[in-house]
Amino acid sequence: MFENNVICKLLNIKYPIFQGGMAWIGTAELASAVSNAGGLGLIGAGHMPPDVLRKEIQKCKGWTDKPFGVNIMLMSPFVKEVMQVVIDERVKVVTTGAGNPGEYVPALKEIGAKVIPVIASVALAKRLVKSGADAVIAEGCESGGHIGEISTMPLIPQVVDAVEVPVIAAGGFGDSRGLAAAFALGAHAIQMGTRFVLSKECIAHPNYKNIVLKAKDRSTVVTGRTLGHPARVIANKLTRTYLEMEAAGASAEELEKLGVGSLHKATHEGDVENGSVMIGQISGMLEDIKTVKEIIDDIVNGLPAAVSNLQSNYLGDRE
Ligand code: TUI
Repeated sequence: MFENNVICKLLNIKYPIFQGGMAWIGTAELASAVSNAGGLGLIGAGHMPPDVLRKEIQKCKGWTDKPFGVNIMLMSPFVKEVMQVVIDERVKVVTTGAGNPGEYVPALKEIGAKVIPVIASVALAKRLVKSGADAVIAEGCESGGHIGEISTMPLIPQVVDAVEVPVIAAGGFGDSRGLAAAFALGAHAIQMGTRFVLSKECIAHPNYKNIVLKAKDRSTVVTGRTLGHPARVIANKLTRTYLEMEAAGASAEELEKLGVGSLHKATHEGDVENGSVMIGQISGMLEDIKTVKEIIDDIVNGLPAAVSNLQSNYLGDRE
């Protein structure tokens, strides 16, 4: 169905569906499953030390012969070393988040990697395309984790109009209707994080998956606005303390101390009250844990009905 889709052709993948590169839970298990199911799996490097990332990449190479990528979180203390690992291991696709990867683009392109930064504004999209980005992932603030300020609906068409490279839409996608909407806005693919958390292959603690299953439309909040590092997470005991301290004018050091280790506490120890559950607003709609293949097949197979529904909604239902 997608033989001529520019992203599928650029990356040699079957379906225009990326998995968000989530820290701690975007492991080789999830990334290889997404790639084996025809999407683009991504190992989320997060704060991973370089030797750990190298092992994840090698595991992923053993579990899939399809293209997969690594997402590099630019705020990581190991960013230079993990870039080198990605270069040594000849990773085919590199996505980046939480910053400007401009200085690393030439070295990545030299090994033939496709470089696809996550951006949350038109200005950065333009700058990175000038630096050589092959495509951009435009991520609206509906996403979980570290976010920008603009929501998906206005961000995608503005980025599509501003750059010549293909755009992958992220933030709030989880079903066939979302994929159809992304195409309607001018994007050529979608990226999903939260939807893949609710997969059998995702290694997140069962408590983490359960709180995502229970989430409603208004279950997430944004912390860290005053620090200039907004992050969307599920509201819990940690966020209540955090937001109270933030409102009372707590210092960056005090707030950062609350955050240290909090993601791992939720994803691996299952403490979803005192840990940080980085999840997007689409969680309110997600009600089942499926295999990665079922998630992807259901979205792809539902696309024709979503498109035909789109037409009947403006043409009127015809007999
Ligand atoms: O990166 C993400 N989401 C993330 S990363 C993460 S791990 C983390 N750990 C501790 C503290 C903070 C994060 C959890 N979730 N999404 C991609 C993304 N990138 N969203 C927004 C941006 C972004 C923001 C600013 C990209 C570029 C940017 O540029 C700033 C500049 O230099 O102009």
